[in-house]
Amino acid sequence: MKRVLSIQDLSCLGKCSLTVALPVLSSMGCSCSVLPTAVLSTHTAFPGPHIRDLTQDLKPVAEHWHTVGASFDAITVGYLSDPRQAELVGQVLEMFPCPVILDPAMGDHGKLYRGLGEDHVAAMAGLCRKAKILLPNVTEAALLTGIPYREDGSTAYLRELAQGLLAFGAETVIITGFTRPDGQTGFFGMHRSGEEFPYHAQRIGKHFHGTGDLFAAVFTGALMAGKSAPDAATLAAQFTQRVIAATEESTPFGIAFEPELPWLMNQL
Ligand code: PXL
Repeated sequence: MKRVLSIQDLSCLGKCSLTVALPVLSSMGCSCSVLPTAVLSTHTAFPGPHIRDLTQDLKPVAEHWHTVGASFDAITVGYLSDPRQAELVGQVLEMFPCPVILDPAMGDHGKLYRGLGEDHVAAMAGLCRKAKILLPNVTEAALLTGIPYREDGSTAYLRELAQGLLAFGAETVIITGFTRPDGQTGFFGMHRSGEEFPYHAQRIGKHFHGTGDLFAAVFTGALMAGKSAPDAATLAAQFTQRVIAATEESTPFGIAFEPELPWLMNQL
C-alpha cells in the first residue's frame, strides 16, 4: 500500500483540504497520514472562522515521526495558514525524501483568500522550489509568476504561466480551473521537456470551494495507483466535473463527492 502524507489545514466544516484528501486517498487505496497546518471551524470563505494556527507544532510532529521510522511514497502540500509555515514545511520535506506534489492554495478569482497577504506569495514561491509537481489554479499561477491575472483562459496565456512556473524547478506543472469565454473549462499541463497536455470540457455553471483540493487528492491517488501525470490529471478533472454536476447548488457547505467515490474506485 502506498503511503501519502497530506500537509494542509483541517477545516472542520465546509469540505475542503484534509476532509477531502483523507476520504479520497483512502478510497483510492492509499494510506494517508496528515500534518494539519491549522484547525479552522470552517474554511475562510465563511466569514469569521475560529482558527487555531499550528505553526509551532509542525516540526515537533515531524520530529516524532522521524523517531518512529516513518516514511512516505509522496507528500502533498496545500493550504498554509501562516507564511512562516513554508520554511518549516520545507524542513519537513527534507526529513522525508519523496516526490512532493504542491497545490499552492492561496487564492482564486484573481484574489488572495481572506486573511492571507502578499508575504504569503513570496513564502509559497520558496516552497515551490521543492516540488516535483505543481498544481496551482490560474490565480495562484499569476501570483507566483508575477504575470498579471487574466480570465480569458487562452492557451497562449496558460503556456506563459506554465513556463514561468517551470522556472521554479518542477518536473511538471498543471494549471487547474481555467474558464474560457466559450464556456470551456479544464487544466493546462506542461512537462519540463516542453510537452503539453491540455484538457477541456464544457463548464457546468456552478462554483464550489474545495474543488482544487479534490483535484489534488484524486491526482495524487491516481499517481500512486501507477497512472502518468496526464492520465492522473484527466481522471481528477473528470471526477471533479462529476462531483460538481452531482452537487445540487453552489453552497459554501461544500461538494457532494461522497456518492461519486465508487465511480472513482472503478477507474483504478
Ligand atoms: O480550498 C482551499 C482552501 C483550503 N483551506 C482553507 C481555505 C480554502 C479556500 O478558501 O479557506 C482554510
